[in-house]
Amino acid sequence: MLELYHWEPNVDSGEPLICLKEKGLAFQSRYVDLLQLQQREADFLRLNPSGQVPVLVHGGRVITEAGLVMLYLEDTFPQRPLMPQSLAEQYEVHFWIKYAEERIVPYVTLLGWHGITRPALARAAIGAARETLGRLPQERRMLWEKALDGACPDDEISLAREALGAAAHRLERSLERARWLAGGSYSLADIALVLAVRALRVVMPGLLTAERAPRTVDWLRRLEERPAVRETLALARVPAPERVFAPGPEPARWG
Ligand SMILES: N[C@@H](CCC(=O)N[C@@H](CS)C(=O)NCC(=O)O)C(=O)O
Repeated sequence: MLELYHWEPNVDSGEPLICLKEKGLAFQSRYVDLLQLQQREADFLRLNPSGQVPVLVHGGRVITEAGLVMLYLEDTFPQRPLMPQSLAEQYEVHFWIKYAEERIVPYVTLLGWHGITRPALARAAIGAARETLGRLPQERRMLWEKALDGACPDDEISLAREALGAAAHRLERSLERARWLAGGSYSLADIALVLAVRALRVVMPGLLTAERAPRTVDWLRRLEERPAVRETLALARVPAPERVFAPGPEPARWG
């Protein structure tokens, strides 16, 4: 049996959801409400001590990390392949999964959390989040402490905006060369980015307009028309999943 622990169909949770839908795999959806702190409940922390989604459970095996969950699904269920045949295109898939994880998702969630979700949190919710911080490993606790403080230093915001501007440029250049991110066919690379790019449009409106990024706008439209993406978005419990954010992965500091 496949079980997927996930939140709203946005950045990280959405990737394995779309993948499961594309492959037509039956799975048990386990919704974890991050803003209600369900990721800090003992049962969930036993699965993933860092208190993060998504988590796939397959036959008792626990698989974490959105990109790795997708690669696991691809290898385990090769029907309806989402990995291109050529090694060069496979490299592109791996490149975009890593690029999304390191250069897009951390910055989108930072801007979304500080710009939209954190300012709307009630004082009681902030207090409850602080009270349960002790259940987390130190690295995650420190990230959450900073996130709950509210104010984000201007230089972190401008770094995030700069990184996302560069990512938007890279995406557009890549789609000038090929119809899909890894080449001629739709793949895990597109799945790794689609929901992060929907959120990017929210946190930096004006960046991905038809004038500035026509290929990206067309790519997004084609993706949003896919039944698997539509079915994934239909799982949302909030009206606009691309507008809710939780602290995500920390931007890389070294290397
Ligand atoms: N590197 C992880 C990052 C996962 C992650 O940061 N998930 C966020 C949601 S986008 C989360 O669970 N945040 C809740 C929390 O830290 O309490 C992955 O790719 O799966």
